[in-house]
Amino acid sequence: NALFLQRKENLWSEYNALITRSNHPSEKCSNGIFSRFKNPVITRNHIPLNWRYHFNVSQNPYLMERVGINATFNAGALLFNGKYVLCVRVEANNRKSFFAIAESPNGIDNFTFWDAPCVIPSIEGNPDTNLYDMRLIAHQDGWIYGIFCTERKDPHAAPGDTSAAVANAGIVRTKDLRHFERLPDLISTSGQQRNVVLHPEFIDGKYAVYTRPQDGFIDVGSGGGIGLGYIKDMLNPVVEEESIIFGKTYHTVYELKNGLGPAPIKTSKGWLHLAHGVRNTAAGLRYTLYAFMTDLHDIKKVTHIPAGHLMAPEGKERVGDVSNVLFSNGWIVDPNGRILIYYASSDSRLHVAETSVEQLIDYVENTASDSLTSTGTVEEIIRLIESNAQE
Ligand code: M1P
Repeated sequence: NALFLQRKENLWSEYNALITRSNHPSEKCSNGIFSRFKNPVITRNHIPLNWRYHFNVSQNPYLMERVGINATFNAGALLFNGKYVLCVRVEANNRKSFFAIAESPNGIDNFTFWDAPCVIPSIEGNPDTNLYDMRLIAHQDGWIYGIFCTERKDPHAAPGDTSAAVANAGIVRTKDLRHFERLPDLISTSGQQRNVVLHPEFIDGKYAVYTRPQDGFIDVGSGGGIGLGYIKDMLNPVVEEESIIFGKTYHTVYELKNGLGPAPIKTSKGWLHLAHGVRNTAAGLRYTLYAFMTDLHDIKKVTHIPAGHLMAPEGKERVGDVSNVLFSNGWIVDPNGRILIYYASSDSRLHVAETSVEQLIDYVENTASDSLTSTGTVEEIIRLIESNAQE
């Protein structure tokens, strides 16, 4: 079958060219805070061909794609055995998301997927419908935890309501990122949960967990904000003493809702955090990424909040399945202090931006906080102009 053979050759040559393509910073002169890279690090076309096509000429003479992949985004990240490893949210054409591990030797290009997607055991009697947005946390206790959103149909949905759902945090632990032990879902009294992240160190002998309580599946309602609570035993993950450490604020980039991104990075000055803030616009929700810092010894105390977003959707990033969205749940800090931020654009594909611990400390310490008014913003710029006049 000449058609089959020709298509097979074309598919493999395009695929191999894509996964070996090198990546470079996209601008000569960045803003000094971070540099974006030109190519997305993972797109749906990076998914291995043998996950999508049946290479059997008699059963698939047209060499059709049998399992379509819609998007690859929102990845957890970890430096693991010297490799830059991502736990990618892969969404099939049937809308179901699952996880798959991809690795790269340098963190910016040449990402390839491991042999098969992750098999996440379900909870007996309570199967998940959809899994997404895993945070990978190498905890002080020696386990790697994966905390993700598990979505199920709302058992109390009104008759005919086919979209009401319930979100909660699912938890797995692993040593090798190949075998996952499912632990009970998070037990919290504050409503539905998404964007739950484990703090990497024990706090007074307990696990500390960042939460994002919400009243509904999409709307946080009267809930919302980034919470912090404590868990005594991950085999019975009851969240205690949950309180909001970073709430929503009128006329900010996190006016409507926010949620923590990856686990925070420990620095000599405090814990660096990356989060997403959401506001409403006439064109729908706009998700941007912002940074903040918490106290090194008192992790519930937010010490620095630079005004506005750190990163917002730009150019092609602005358009996708859910447009005007940047979302990040993974970053990696190298032993030399380089930080790679893995961020997804518009729920469609995954990118990388490079910065460093020093740069982000400088950014959070020396960027003014939000004055919350136009007048205050103008005053801030005038102070800068006057100061520059002395230069
Ligand atoms: O569509 C944007 C994001 O929406 C949700 O995030 P949040 O709960 O903070 O609104 C998640 O579904 C996330 O995966 C998605 O990228």
